[in-house]
Amino acid sequence: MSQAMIGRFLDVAPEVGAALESGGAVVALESTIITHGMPYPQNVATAREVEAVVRGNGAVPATIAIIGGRIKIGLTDEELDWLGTAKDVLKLSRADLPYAVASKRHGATTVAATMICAHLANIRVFATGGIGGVHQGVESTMDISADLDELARTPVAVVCAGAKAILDLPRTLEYLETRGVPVVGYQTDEFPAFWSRTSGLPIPIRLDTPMAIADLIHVKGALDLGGGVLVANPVPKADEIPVREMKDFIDEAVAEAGRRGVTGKAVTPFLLSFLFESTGGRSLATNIALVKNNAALAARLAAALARPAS
Ligand code: PSU
Ligand code: MN
Repeated sequence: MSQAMIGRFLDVAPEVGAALESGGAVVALESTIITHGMPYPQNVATAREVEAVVRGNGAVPATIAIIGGRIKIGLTDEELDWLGTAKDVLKLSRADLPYAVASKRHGATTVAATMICAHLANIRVFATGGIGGVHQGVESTMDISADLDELARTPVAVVCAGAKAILDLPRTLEYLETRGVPVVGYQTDEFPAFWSRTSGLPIPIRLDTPMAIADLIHVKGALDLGGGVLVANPVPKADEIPVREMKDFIDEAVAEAGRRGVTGKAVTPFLLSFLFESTGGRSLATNIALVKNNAALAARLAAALARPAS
């Protein structure tokens, strides 16, 4: 896209623009986790802490959201505060983005929409908590997050703690493989399950340093393979909730969503807030810890990518 085109829709924060121009390290951050993923005030506090972690690891943070139809690449403190309590904020994926921009609405970007906006701004690395995936019961609902197709088409590396264990993890991995998305485990042999470090599912590719992941991304680009890379970074051991402890809570949450007829975009936010209540806040503490852990790795990866290819 031309610079003029970008200026028509995007507002790039000065610090982010300067870093990008000088070839520096920038990490994109999503906003759905703020508006639909965590309760206030933990959402705003976490968003700020995550930005600080990115800085502390040598990169500039760019939290992405749509405000009044403008695609914001990097938010001011005031914008972040406002987003934390605003009520009329849409949850935007690829399908919703043009509507939010055209009708000048406010919107929080999911993993898919954040990847799109990051790519428009030339940002190559993005940190989140967990990606969306194939939902349990997909046979009848066909609910597959648009995050997965976005990973197949948009060249951004997404650092996450795996996919939320509320999903059908084996099918999520199958789908990513079908769509040609490299799934890289950082220092792990298993695909992590968000709150838990393990899932019992072997990781397709294991790499142990940010530089090794940067090399893979360089080669993927050079071979013109298109699409992104998923980097799965297990939650730190001290913060994890083991699978066996999480399983009953998850089954209960999924069953309750079914009983209440929760569908579509509302499913993931419902399950997250149900688990926050049923685990007495423990799921949120783990969620916050894993997002920060991902922000640190993403910053180191962005710094590794910013150096010339080896
Ligand atoms: N990870 C979190 N909390 C969240 C999400 C991810 O720790 O709230 C959000 C992301 O924005 C992701 C979205 O893209 O949930 C997936 O929603 P859906 O299943 O409707 O595609
Ligand atoms: Mn969905």
